[in-house]
Amino acid sequence: MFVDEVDIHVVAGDGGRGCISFRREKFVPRGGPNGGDGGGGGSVYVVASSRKNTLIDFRYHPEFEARRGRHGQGSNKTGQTSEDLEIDVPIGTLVFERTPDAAGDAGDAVFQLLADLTEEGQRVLVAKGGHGGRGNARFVSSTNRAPRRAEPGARGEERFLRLQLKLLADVGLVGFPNVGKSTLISRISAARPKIADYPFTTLTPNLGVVRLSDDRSFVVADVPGLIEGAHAGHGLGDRFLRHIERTKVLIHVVDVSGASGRDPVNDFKVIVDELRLFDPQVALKPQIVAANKIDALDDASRLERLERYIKEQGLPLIRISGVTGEGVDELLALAWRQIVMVRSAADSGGSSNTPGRSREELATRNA
Ligand SMILES: Nc1nc2c(ncn2[C@@H]2O[C@H](COP(=O)(O)OP(=O)(O)OP(=O)(O)O)[C@@H](O)[C@H]2O)c(=O)[nH]1
Ligand SMILES: [Mg+2]
Repeated sequence: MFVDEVDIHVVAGDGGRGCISFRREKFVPRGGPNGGDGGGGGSVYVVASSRKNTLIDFRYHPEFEARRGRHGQGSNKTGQTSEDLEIDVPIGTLVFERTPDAAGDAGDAVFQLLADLTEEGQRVLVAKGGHGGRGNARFVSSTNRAPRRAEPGARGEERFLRLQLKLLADVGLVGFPNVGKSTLISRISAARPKIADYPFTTLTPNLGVVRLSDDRSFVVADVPGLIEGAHAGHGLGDRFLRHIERTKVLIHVVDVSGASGRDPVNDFKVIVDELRLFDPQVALKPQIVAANKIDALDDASRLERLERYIKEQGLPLIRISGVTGEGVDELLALAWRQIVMVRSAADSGGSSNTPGRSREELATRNA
């Protein structure tokens, strides 16, 4: 199962107590105070790791607690500071703090973004461990040589978090169900999603790495098919569209064979509308139309109408067949050129939230 949103609860360790103790030595009736400080409690970090692909583990294990610091001891022994707790999450995870609203109603929680973990090893402190309390040796003063006072350790922080995964890919495959998106990703990458002749075969996003040459590779995401009304929850809804939010280029796969019984121009418009309703920014991404199943084209006018319409929109269209491979190289070459354009535009001023290496590692392991 692919889980891309979970709520977890994290508690850092409390600090250890400071110690009250006095030296006891033969012939020294009243030794000085020697109570050590408590150790610090462990903090909790969330860390991006390419070893993780989904947030599913957290469904069954949403509670995290770092260990408390050890208490101080006599002979000025400071208690041991506890190790920090690291929670591994997939690269591309957003970490939000979840605060119940003013009325304390958990349903209307307020979310504040703490971090967007886009690179391997990137980490964020989510709950700070309490510091250790001071032992009585620290309270000696000119007026009090034998203090009987020590501090308790400070409480560790506690937080409610929401983790949300947004895959990092360069290209997103969008289109109606059954138009051949999974067939295409399995042809161009090592990804092996299920392919079948019925809609909604793909139920969760898949990533694949496309290698054009040693120094030219990119990551493609195949997301479940969309239908009219997806933004309102129809079909699988639009919940997987967040996984194409960070892509640079969309390949919009349209079935031009008669298989669907639908009109390709209308299909194209419906999907663009759904993208816009989901997020206008997504609909504005560079788009390449892949007129697919060209090997099974039974009515050339269907393709011609689509070509005319797409030309009017000022978008590129490539005729392909995911089954025979026709046109696929041309499609990938164009996708690469567009990725490079978006990357260089991002480098010169715009912000990019899709760093290189880590995505590919993640995708390779997904494949
Ligand atoms: N003739 C022909 N059939 C194709 C082509 N590409 C895909 N198909 C067939 O179309 C059907 C659907 O293919 P999928 O790749 O599963 O389609 P999808 O877009 O991933 O579908 P969902 O996961 O349901 O959204 C399968 O029976 C494929 O064999 C193609 O280029 N030519
Ligand atoms: Mg599929």
